[in-house]
Amino acid sequence: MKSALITGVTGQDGSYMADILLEKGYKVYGMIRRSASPNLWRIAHILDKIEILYGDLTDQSSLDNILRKVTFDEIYNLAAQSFVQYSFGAPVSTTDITGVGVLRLLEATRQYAPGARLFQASTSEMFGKIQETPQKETTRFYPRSPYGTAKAFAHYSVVNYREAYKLHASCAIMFNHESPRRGEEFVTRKITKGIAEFKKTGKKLSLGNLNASRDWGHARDYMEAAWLMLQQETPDDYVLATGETHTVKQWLEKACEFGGVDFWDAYTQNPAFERQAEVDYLKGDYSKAKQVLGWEPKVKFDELVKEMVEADEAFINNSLPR
Ligand code: NAP
Ligand code: G4F
Repeated sequence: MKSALITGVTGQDGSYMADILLEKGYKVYGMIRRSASPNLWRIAHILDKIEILYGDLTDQSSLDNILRKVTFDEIYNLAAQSFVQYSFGAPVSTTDITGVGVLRLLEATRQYAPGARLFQASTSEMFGKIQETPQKETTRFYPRSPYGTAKAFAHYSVVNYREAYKLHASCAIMFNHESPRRGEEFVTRKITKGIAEFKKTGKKLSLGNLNASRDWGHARDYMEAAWLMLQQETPDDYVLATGETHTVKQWLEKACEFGGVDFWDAYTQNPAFERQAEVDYLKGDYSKAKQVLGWEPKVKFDELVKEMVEADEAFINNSLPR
């Protein structure tokens, strides 16, 4: 039986990765950090099937101990401070977790688990102020936030450890991916949850820049690609995207349509949600992943919005657990 460690198992992607690996018959270990309140709703349905290990990307000894104690075939690093807006207000801790945290994990892997295959969650935020369209593996990075710069550091650290120490380490440059398990502060989920609340209470959504464009896919599709990447003989980096882009306004309009709400009624514009430096336009080219991994995203824009609108309607009306 193969064994895998998932960091960030309490997050959106980590929870889907755990589902996928359990379905494939893996022994799954999920790393979590201590929290004052329970934060396990995304993995509540599988808590009896996975083993929890305590660790923190900011603490080298916790990572060393985990990799010394258990032998893993695969390590999926999905942990990060992942909210771009927050990173402007907390640049140092974001860099410590999202950037240097990856270096700590690489060091622990190099020393205690050099045979394990490692996946790193890189991001289209590294393209930032885009240098070409669509963005692919060779497009020059131009990050626009402390989160983006930390991820670029982590990305190059993984490439360096692959080349210097022959680790089987691969990065997916993932464009935005969403689901009903998405954190509530990200714009897609903020909108779908906000529409359900608006219908119930009349409280309007408060939003920032509606003109930014994102290439939105489904989180589960991207985690299936993550697994495929670690099954390759040769480690490498891949763009994971849908190849389509939509504005935030288009997401809002589509969500209003599925929610049965008038677009002009549902929101107000609030400069407080605008970024110090914005990433205006993202559109990925996933042809390398398609050619080498045989991967293609299954869920399209309309289907994704609909799934999230319906899930939040059920959530707000208390028929879904959180
Ligand atoms: P998420 O929902 O925010 O989950 C982040 C996870 O990281 C949570 O489990 C969180 O634990 C954990 N974490 C945070 N700080 C930690 C620390 N110091 N030590 C250990 N764990 C820590 O993010 P996601 O959307 O699933 O994204 C997964 C990964 O993909 C992240 O690295 C993200 O940056 C990257 N990514 C995401 C997207 C996207 O569109 N979703 C696109 C590109 C790349 P708590 O529950 O305790 O906070
Ligand atoms: O949903 P967002 O906060 O996601 P963002 O910044 O694109 O980052 C996400 O995707 C990255 C991949 O490209 C990941 F690496 C990262 O971890 C995260 O998962 O914002 C999307 C867009 C931005 O242009 C933002 O300015 O929506 C715009 N926006 C407009 N109003 C808003 C709001 N964003 C948020 N969060 N809240 C608003 O009220």
